[in-house]
Amino acid sequence: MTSIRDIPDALIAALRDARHVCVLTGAGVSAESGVPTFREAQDGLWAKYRAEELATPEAFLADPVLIWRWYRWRRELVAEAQPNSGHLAIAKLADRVPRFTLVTQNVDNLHQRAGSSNVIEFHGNIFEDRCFADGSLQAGDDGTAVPTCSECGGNLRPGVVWFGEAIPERALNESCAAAADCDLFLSIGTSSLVYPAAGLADLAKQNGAMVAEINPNPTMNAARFDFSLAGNSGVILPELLNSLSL
Ligand code: BV8
Repeated sequence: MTSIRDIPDALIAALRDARHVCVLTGAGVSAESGVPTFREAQDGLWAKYRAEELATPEAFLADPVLIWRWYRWRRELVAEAQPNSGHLAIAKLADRVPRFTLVTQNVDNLHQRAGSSNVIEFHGNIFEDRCFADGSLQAGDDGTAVPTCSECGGNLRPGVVWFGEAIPERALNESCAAAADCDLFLSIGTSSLVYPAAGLADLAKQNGAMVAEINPNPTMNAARFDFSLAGNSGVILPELLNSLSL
């Protein structure tokens, strides 16, 4: 069980003195809500697929029915999940520092359900539906095998960013600006494998921020962080929040 004594004093002091805290979250933050992380072997029907192979425009063009089945399975899974203590601590942390930016790679809406506002969804939102042809936001999934766009009649797709697709411009610009401006950057529950999201920590570091990660399995990039806290975000984040009250 992580306790205050396990969190470096320098990190607690940096949090207390921070003018601007920027947090980047990945799938690990939702793990304690029962949502499998992106690179954990998918279970059951999806065990034979790798997420990286399904989350591409090519996979959708090749078999839109399969991709819609995958995303509906994930939608149901995350809709039944509840925000965990890590999500809740992040939402409360935002009210305890002068300026706070939350960037998430997750598409599961759990930060918003935990009370976080102004969430920058770097990879989109699984509950949105967009026209595959022009990316416009559409009314929503009508339950057919592959829902169609009310404007052009073409296929709808889930409103997430697939591999090989650009990050939404506003999300990218706001995230880079926050990473470059912050004085404390927390990388939480991410393998730091996917770019450009993983590059935000470098941008923060290059601009003089203290950078820390929270992950039970220190990532291969741990060396570039000032601190790597080995543990579950649902345990460490409430402790970090408590440290502000002491
Ligand atoms: C782009 C939405 C250019 C879809 C996702 C070679 C080198 C570098 C980059 C590339 C390269 N080849 C290709 C690229 C680019 C590529 C990329 O980075 N590929 C990787 C695989 C190498 N990136 C892209 O394609 C991006 N776009 O570059 O565009 C461009 C520019 C202009 C014009 C056109 C194109 C787009 C990437 C977005 C992909 N979409 N998601 C969907 O969800 O279906 S990414 C996907 O990975 C998820 O969003 C996920 O969040 C994200 C990152 O994964 P993690 O969140 O880190 O999850 P993971 O399972 O990996 O790790 C979980 C971690 O949690 C683990 O470390 C675990 O230890 C930890 N954990 C577990 N339990 C806990 C915990 N931590 C804390 N507490 C716990 N309890």
